[in-house]
Amino acid sequence: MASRCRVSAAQATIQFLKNQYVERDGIERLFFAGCFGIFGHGNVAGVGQALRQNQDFPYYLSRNEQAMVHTATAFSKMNNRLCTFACTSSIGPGATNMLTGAATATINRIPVLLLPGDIFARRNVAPVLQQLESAQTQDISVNDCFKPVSRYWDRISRPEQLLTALPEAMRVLTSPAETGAVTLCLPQDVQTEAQEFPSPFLEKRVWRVPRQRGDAHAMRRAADMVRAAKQPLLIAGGGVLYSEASGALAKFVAQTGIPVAETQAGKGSLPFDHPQSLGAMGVTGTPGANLLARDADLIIGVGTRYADFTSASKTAFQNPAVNFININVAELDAGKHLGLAIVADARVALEELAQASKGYRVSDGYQQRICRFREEWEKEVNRLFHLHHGPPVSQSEVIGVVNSVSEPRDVLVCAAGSLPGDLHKLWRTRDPKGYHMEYGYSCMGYEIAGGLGVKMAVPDREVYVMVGDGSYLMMAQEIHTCIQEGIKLNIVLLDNHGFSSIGGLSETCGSDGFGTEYRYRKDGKLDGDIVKIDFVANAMSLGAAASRVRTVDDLRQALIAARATPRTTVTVIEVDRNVRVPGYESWWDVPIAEVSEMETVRAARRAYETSVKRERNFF
Ligand SMILES: Cc1ncc(C[n+]2csc(CCOP(=O)(O)OP(=O)(O)O)c2C)c(N)n1
Ligand SMILES: [Mg+2]
Repeated sequence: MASRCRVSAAQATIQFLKNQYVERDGIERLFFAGCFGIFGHGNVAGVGQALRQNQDFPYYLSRNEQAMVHTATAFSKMNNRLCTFACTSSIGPGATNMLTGAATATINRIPVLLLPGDIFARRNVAPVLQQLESAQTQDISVNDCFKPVSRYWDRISRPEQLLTALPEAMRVLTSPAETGAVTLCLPQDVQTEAQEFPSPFLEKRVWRVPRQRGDAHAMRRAADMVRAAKQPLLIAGGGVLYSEASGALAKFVAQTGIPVAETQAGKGSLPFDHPQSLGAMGVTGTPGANLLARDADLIIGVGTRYADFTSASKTAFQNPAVNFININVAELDAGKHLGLAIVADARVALEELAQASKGYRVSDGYQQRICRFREEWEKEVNRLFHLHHGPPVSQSEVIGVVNSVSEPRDVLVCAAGSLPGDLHKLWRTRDPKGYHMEYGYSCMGYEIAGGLGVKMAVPDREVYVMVGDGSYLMMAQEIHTCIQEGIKLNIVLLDNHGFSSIGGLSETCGSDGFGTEYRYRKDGKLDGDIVKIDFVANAMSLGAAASRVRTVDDLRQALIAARATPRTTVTVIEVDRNVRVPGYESWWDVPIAEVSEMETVRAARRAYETSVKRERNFF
């Protein structure tokens, strides 16, 4: 009979987690790098105690529960989902603070394990501090809110339930198709209750991450579709990177001449100067990618979920005869647009498709078009990188400087505001993991917390966090965690006194930027002078080295100095919120009021009604 080990539920959980490994392509590695946490009465005596007696399972103290989930998510994304963190919180607000992080992880399909504390399972002392009461049932707590944003959710109301819950959690976390946030709610009392666990349960276990092969029949049909295509376009999504399929992709497109457009999550699938690379796809895409998408008779989507930014709200693909081949580990995505579904790992599927479509090549005329688009785009990027605007300078010039100061293997981190669109278009990615954009949830506040996770994953690479003033104000406190851990980020803060992105959108919608600037209230309205913020003092107070610059040259000098600084730095530069990188041959569906007393809104509505007609369904 297997030996048994009497431990508390929390101790069993930590012991289990520190013994989980994954293996892909013959390489075995630990799945959990440790646990982030913030303690309260809901976890300090349970999980907190277990972490205290398992200090070989590193514990990191965050400043905000949402942030710690972002940090774990960014770490995991940087590790191509093969390594992540657990996150422990107290009950009540500590737990619900993790909700936004959970949604961010799940929408981006990134594994993180959340261990929110929960109300007493034995109930007799209810309501405990921070307990939500219900007149309908005693079987509910705020943690039920995690259900829609978790790929697996469970409440451990007896310690022995861990025997079935923890393996399920691991199955989902390590499944390329199902992964996302996994939430195991741990009632405060249950965490501390002891139970005999069979020792093998708590010993080393290796989870194999498969490289699933597609259906052979579907693969043959895909090859036939490729051979018949006159104007094919491949859309590379995040799945290409998670599968480490860049090499297979480069080979496939070198062989066939098929051009590649990248989604936000897929940017970096090819280096920017690859002859088949058309850069960004969709609403924030390049003219080449969007014009070829418009005419394409075959779209090969690899590892993409066709978000509206990629499909330009279903207006991107206008050829009446367009067909889709969707290579994806997730059936949900593989079936989109009624395409030919190849439920498979990106790398093996691209290798097989290359084999099956040998001899096929796009026409010379098509290749020449690709070349021309590429040349014209490089000129446009150079123009935007050297606008000689201001000061205040333009955002595109700042991107140009950060791009030129950073080394090819450095990592750019961003998430929300006007930066993601501009970076998607302009950033010249030179390494598959050089561009880290959280654009599934585009969650303001991810930037610095995420940057921390990225740097923890790749300590030998410089990490550049580009963050708007709005996002910075939402969540900058992880600078303090960086200082505590001796982890260095190069943060570039673009100050435009509010929301350039949503301000611009508001103008397009006819509402003249209403409510999107940091201005004093004057005569009842928010249109007084700008409310200035001393971001340098703010960053320095958290422990960063910080400076403010005005010109492009000073920015370059400051960033060169920042590289040489061992501490986290924040370089603040004012940018002109009204000098925007334009859109190119694309559209995004943001519905406009059907009726309004404002003529600007009525005009926007008229334009909207014309554009929305281009939206397509695919049968
Ligand atoms: C948590 C969260 N709240 C609201 C939004 C909606 N939103 C998108 S961009 C943006 C403004 C961002 O401002 P800033 O970081 O200064 O960037 P800028 O638009 O000025 O480039 C807002 C409010 C969001 N993406 N995330
Ligand atoms: Mg801003």
